[in-house]
Amino acid sequence: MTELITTSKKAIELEDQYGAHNYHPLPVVLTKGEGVFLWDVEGRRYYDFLSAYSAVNQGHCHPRIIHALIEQAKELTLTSRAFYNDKLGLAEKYVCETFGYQKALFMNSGAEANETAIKLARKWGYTKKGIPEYEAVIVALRKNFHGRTTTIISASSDPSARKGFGPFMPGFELVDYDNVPALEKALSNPKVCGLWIEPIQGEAGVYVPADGYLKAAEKLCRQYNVLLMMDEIQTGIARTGKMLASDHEGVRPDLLILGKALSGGVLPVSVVLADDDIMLVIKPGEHGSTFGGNPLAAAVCMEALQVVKDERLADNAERLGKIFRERMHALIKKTNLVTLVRGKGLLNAIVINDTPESLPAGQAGQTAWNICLKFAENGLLAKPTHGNIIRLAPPLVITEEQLHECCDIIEKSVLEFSKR
Ligand code: IF1
Repeated sequence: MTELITTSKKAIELEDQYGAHNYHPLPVVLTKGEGVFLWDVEGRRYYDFLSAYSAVNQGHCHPRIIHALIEQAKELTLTSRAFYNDKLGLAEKYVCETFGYQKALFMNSGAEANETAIKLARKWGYTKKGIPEYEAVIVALRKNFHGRTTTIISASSDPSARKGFGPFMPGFELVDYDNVPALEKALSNPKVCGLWIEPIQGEAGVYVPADGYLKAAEKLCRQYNVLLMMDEIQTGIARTGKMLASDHEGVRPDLLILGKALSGGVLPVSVVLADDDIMLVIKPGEHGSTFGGNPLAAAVCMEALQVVKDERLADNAERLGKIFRERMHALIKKTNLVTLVRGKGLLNAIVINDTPESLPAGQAGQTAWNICLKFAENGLLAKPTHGNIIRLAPPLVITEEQLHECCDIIEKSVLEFSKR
């Protein structure tokens, strides 16, 4: 008989004793999710304002996606790519037609999709751009987040992502985000094969670049024959109010990198999309993974994307995102604890005034964390990113009424905290 966890305390103790300490979660133990709601072991209900970092855009355990999972799981879950299966081709066609590309390469995690994009860009650089072998450079942006593998952190500017994990992969050059002249200087180097970029820097604190920056980046990539490698793992799949954040500026990446909500948070599915002249530089046997493109992921991915379209989640994110930021601007007028709100669609963040002079003694530095604890007390889950920034990103199925209720919780919590 498998042991059951009946208290949050027990769950936390088990993870502390038997689990790696590679996270510092909020002290909340979840046992059920449905739509915008999560329930903890003691039965308390919360609004989810993290959405598993934008992996459950369709809401927790969406019935149509779960149905697709169960039906396919009864038939066939995994064949490996040693053989064909009757779902992968359908999923490849589906995503190619949805996003307008000729080819798709399915992987599992977002990091794997980024690693795939790096291999494609480098091999394209050698075989198509004529870069001398093994001298290819990929330009990345400071404060990026693309995943946790040793190659990906080789391009990170974050000391905490890198410390203790060297030596690092060569071939990456960092440039300041949202700085077009600096970008042009870097891309003019003939050894550059790719520009690896997030349309909004999520982990950096939902940093939205100036209007026109992405379009300028695309133009520079065309001018200097550099592949635009767009990491839409967090910003894609309707999160920012369009199917892709790139769509706000009419930008078409050469390599489109997707993950997270591609499966509605049901299982790990990621994909890289490109046209033939790029995708076909990788030959049979040069890349893949055991679970990459498995029939279960294929079936789930198609239904997860169809839900986004049928329920018009991008439009909902666009409309409710505007209302959310209006509510946060009204809150900023009532307290000096929140200094800024920024975001696009339903990917937003508030910046907490974490300076010692604005807070009672001993509170500085912990404020965003303590505010998130207060949110949890009041029935809403969110978590700080980089100290004083709180990302606020509900599932895109949230209703206007629920959004206002959540804004009330956020306002009540912040004002309660401000009185301390
Ligand atoms: C963690 C951050 C968010 C991503 C972008 C690739 C990946 C991610 C733009 C890699 C993953 C997740 C990872 C998760 C927390 C979360 C995160 F805080 F780490 F940075 F969302 F901002 N590109 N982001 O956001 O995809 O391999 O995880 O499937 O590692 O703690 P993955």
